Amino acid sequence: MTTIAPAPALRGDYGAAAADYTVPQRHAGVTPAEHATWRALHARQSALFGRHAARAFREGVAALDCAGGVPDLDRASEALRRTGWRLVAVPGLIPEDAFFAHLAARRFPVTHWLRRPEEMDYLEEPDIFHDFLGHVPLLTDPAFADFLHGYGEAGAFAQAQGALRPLARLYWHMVEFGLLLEDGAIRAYGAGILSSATETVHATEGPVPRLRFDAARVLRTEYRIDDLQPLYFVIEDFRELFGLLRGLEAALLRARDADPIAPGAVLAADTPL
Ligand code: HBI
Ligand code: FE
Repeated sequence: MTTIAPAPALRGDYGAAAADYTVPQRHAGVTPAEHATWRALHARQSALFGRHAARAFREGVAALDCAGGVPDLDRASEALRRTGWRLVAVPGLIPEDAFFAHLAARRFPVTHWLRRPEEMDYLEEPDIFHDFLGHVPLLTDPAFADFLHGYGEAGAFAQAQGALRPLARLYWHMVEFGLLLEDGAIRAYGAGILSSATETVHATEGPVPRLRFDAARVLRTEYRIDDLQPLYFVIEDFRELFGLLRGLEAALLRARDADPIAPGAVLAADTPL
């Protein structure tokens, strides 16, 4: 498979990366100012988790115990022993094939750099705060951890069959922006939601469509990356995600050959919650 070099516009130092795009984290080099930015981001988001985050996510945040400063990825991997995952540092977004290969080996790529204080509210690329506090807590949940492993394994098939787009949509809608119906309330578990103060409230309480998860619908649904999401999909249990892996290859081919559904469109066949 061809490995496309990341676009030059990306911020990280890809020149220093190994063939699998990993870099040393150099945690000792994190400055006091960066630790302070992390503490401010962590405090702001944690204040929202009680009301807006799924229980498994909150439990993962507690297990990671990283309110005090930028986490050491090797040390944090200790909290993931139960689900067999470990964390590797990368310069930022990496090509699909490298990304899937890491997930298929239960390695989660975490960007090593942290946003600047003036980027507290928005930055265009994922940084360590998004990747770590957004994605890592659910790697402590066995059902979600198994799903993400199986998702990674589907990458090679999708790449070979020209079906990367539907697979990326699944990641976007269900890993970055997924909602969970828990004890009758809408809770967030998606990393893109829970690493953003505005999106955390918008996704769970804002005037925006929330549709019952349907794998075929999600695999066809396009998305925009630079704004609050115009709609969300809701599952009732992380095992629903694991369950979709069974027929995923056939579903990817069908979605590859189907017309995409526009971002934010609500269809007659949808089940709004
Ligand atoms: N690289 N580091 C990193 N993190 C991601 O979340 C990521 C990526 N590369 C590709 C990618 N995500 C998306 O294309 C997924 O849909 C695969
Ligand atoms: Fe992400």
